[in-house]
Amino acid sequence: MLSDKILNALNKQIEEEFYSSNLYLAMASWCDKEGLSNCAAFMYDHFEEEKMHMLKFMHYINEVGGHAIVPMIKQPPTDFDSVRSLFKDAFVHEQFITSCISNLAKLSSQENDFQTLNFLQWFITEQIEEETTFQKILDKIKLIGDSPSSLYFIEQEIEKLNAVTLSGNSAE
Ligand code: OFO
Repeated sequence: MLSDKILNALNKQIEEEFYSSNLYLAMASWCDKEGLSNCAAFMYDHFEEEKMHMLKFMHYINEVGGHAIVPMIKQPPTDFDSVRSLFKDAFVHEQFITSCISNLAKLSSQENDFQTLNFLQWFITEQIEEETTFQKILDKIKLIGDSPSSLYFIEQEIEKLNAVTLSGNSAE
């Protein structure tokens, strides 16, 4: 049985994951509009991933006797200054999500809720992966640059990444 404190915190995390999925959807749409089809595919895939994260929280809450609430979501940004700033925003957002997951783990531990702590383990590992992915992309963009003539090369790098991650997802 979840304490009210944990239940509220987990429901808040549903909102964060939902917002993450909408943020990446907005980023995918911007990339599409800019003709960056590989960056768009990457972000559409992340949109799906975040939806899956949100559903993991929903299912967990309901399985352990709580009530998962579908939240109202604020609108994500619609415009980005450049492809570099878009990936930078995504990286900063993932750092924020990592802090949310860490706070949840801390709260679970304080409340002696080891079941929830165990559930959160998957997200702790996932956040390491997510931050690393975005950091690597930013490192590549730093090398390549993001002037109009560099966009083709950024697209090529993201295509390579998609070949690995999208085929990995389809195998799940
Ligand atoms: Fe990208 O993170 Fe969800 O949890």
